[in-house]
Amino acid sequence: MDYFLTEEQSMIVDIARQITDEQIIPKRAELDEKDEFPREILESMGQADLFGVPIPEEYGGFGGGCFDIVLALEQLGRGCIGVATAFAASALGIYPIMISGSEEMKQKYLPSVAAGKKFAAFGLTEANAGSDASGIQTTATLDGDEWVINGTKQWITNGGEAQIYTVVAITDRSKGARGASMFVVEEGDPGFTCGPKEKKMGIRASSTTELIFKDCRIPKDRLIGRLGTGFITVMKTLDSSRPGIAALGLGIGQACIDEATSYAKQRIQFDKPIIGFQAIQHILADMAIQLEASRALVYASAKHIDAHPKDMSKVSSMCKVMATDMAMKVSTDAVQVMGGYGYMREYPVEKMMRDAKILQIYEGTNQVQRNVIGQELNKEYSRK
Ligand code: COS
Repeated sequence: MDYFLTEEQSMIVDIARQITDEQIIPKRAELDEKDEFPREILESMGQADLFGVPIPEEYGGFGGGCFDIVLALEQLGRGCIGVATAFAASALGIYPIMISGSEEMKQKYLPSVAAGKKFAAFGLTEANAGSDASGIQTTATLDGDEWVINGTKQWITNGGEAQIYTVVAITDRSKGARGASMFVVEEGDPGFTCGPKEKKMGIRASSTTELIFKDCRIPKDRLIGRLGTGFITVMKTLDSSRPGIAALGLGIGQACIDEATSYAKQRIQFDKPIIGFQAIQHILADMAIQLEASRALVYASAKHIDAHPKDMSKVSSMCKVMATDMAMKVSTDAVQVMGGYGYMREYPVEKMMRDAKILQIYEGTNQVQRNVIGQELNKEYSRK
């Protein structure tokens, strides 16, 4: 379907498509097999200015909005969710600075990320604080002119590979969600280390580690925004980033339809290509319907979010749920259409199915998204 993209939006799609086709697709199986971080590919993305898409022009970026980043991520996701996650996590890591950081902080950190010279990461989740994000235990205490951070973050994408980490910590436990604050921690700060790389089911090209803070000392001015606004910044960050996860779901959906349809056209059983059987046609038809419906919602949501609406949380969660549940369903169906071959590593759909699963889990499980949507509906209908 034609979404009548502007010249600039078509250019973003073309750049991301070219990197996906020429660099990501040929290497994705090897990166997955070896658990290898795609540094070279990310550097190419930096040279092609893709990291600058969501960053304002005054800090060296393209000044794009939610729809622009969605378009880029959809293409990258078509190639490999592991590579695309490493890219997306860098954007996630700088959203808190873009949303709540001071002018000095933006000038200090955004240009190098826009140029792809530095990567960022976002440190929220802990062993006992996943869906219950305000249950974090990591603390930050002011000591003279320095913050002292103690605690451990878990499952942090780009851990050990990023140079800039935006981290949430409790600064006043008595204030609940209003007692959390966000900080920038840099690679090499004293008392800050990353754990070993986790072994994952999918997105194996991306790095996932713990962030370990043992009396980690950082300058006072690394506080992002005002004291006690950390949880709000986290929620606003996730509202901004979740459509990007939805876009990765679109990428998987498209890739699975491409693979399964091409396969069904050349696979001969009972003396004819299996695409000639209605049983296969119906599976492919449902895959196509679900993908196009998801794409329409994700694009509409991203455009809506670019107008800075009040109901951003609901829209962001709705498109995340729909497109990532679609990716899981469609990738499972692609494996089914391709039968035994689909289950083998020789074909890419088994990896797409493994990769799709994380989309329903990270940046807020799809159950949490439904809670957010339900709560927003409750508020809307209380006002009517
Ligand atoms: N934008 C701005 N402010 C928000 C907000 C949003 N989207 N969502 C909540 N807030 C504010 C609330 O208004 C409230 O402020 P007050 O203290 O002034 O009342 C505060 O934040 C706490 O909100 P709430 O009570 O709704 O928080 P909960 O602890 O109940 O948590 C959920 C709500 C479950 C939605 C939240 O914890 C969440 O999103 N969890 C999933 C986290 C996640 O995505 N983790 C994945 C890892 S990150 S890659």
